[in-house]
Amino acid sequence: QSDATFAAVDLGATSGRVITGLAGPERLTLTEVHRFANTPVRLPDGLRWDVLALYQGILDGLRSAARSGPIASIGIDTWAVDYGLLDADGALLGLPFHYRDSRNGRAAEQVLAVCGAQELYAVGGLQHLPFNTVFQLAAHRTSAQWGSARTMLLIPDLLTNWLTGSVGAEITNASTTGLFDASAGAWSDELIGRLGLERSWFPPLREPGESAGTLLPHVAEYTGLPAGTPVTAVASHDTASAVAAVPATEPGFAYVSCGTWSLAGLELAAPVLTEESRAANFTNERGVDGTVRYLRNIMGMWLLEECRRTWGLRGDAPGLAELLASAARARPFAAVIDPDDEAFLAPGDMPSRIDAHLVRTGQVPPDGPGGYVRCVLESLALAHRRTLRQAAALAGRELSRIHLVGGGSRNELLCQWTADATGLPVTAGPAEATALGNILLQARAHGLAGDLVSMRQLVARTQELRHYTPQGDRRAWDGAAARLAPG
Ligand code: LFR
Repeated sequence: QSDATFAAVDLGATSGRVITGLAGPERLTLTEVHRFANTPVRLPDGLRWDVLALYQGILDGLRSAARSGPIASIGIDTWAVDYGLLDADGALLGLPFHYRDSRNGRAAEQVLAVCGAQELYAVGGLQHLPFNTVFQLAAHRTSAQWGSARTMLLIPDLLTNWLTGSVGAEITNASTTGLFDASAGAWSDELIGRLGLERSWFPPLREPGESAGTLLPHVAEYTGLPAGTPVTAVASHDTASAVAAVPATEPGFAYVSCGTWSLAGLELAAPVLTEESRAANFTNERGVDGTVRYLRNIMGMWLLEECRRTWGLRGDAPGLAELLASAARARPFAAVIDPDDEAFLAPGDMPSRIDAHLVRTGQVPPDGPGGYVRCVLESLALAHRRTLRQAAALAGRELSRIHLVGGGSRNELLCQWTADATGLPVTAGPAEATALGNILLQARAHGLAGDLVSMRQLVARTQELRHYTPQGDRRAWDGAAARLAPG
């Protein structure tokens, strides 16, 4: 078969994009055809995703894609855990909450009182994050909408439903809900029942590559795409798409999918559900072809982006290149933070929260933007090191190379410092791993790509990658790591 063009809808925390990908046995090229803002809106009862604006952005993007030539299929990926509830008519009940909304703390306690953390982990294998879907649902319970709800759809499934009318739950994303059985690879009837949720709310699972229907007539008309254009379930969790496109050419690689979050870990054949793994808060999310994404969330470039947003609000903020240059000049290891501090999760003044963290840990806050950026990037490199070493120990594996993919792979300081801190070679790129993974899963559904190994080889052959070898004195990194975890 010859090459074909697919459309990837990729929604991130701050922007959404429609990207076309030309894919075939020897070809993989992306073109961004439309980009739109993703601006969460604070309503009186909390922080919401503006899903209508996102949907409109998708429609406009698909219209641009249609003008560029024939589109063989469409696939959608977004961040995980967030959802909409549909009523008996299939209508959306209220705008979905943003996972950075602060309503979930108490709800988590309520859930854990019914179903202990150990039991939740033994079944779901999910890291504890205050915003896991299971906790959000508990917070939602007391709302008037609750009684009218009949179906829960995660964001990509909701958007797919609006494009095609079909109802399904894509499995990689379903695995981030806390209501999924990591060993069985299915919704956990047990947890759903124990927590008093309705089993009928959770639609049949779809594997990446399965059909998710064809465009509704009014969507085809608006976008100019042919009426029969298929929507393909891809790895709809953006991190799962990114991991599928890690350009590893040897087994046993470690990865960091580096964007708003740093998702650092390994790909395994089976979940690790031990008590040690739970205590270290590692997650067993589902990957493509039944693989397990054994990883941990690290607060990621959010720390830097939220600093920049804060400085931007104050005016005359330096540009990114300038900031990175001044970080490179700033004094090494002057201040290190633990990015896992939950105080960093919500939107708001990040430099002040970093100050508070530093004062609390007996350190001196930086005296300018370059110092903050250095602090954030060194701290992320240290978190990458700690997390990957822990993952390897818990899974009984050796680390030999780190693949750093996603937007953060463009940040040369972060790549070099990750290599320096770990003492391991780092392969950086592709920055567009998520969109590539989305396109590859569609290409495979159309007979144009093979198994994970050959998809990864295709990425390695066609995308530009950079290589970093460890430099400098590792003892300085050991010393900084010891400051974060004394003893
Ligand atoms: C990354 C990501 C992470 C998930 C977080 C919240 O974009 O999908 O994997 O933990 O967003 O959904």
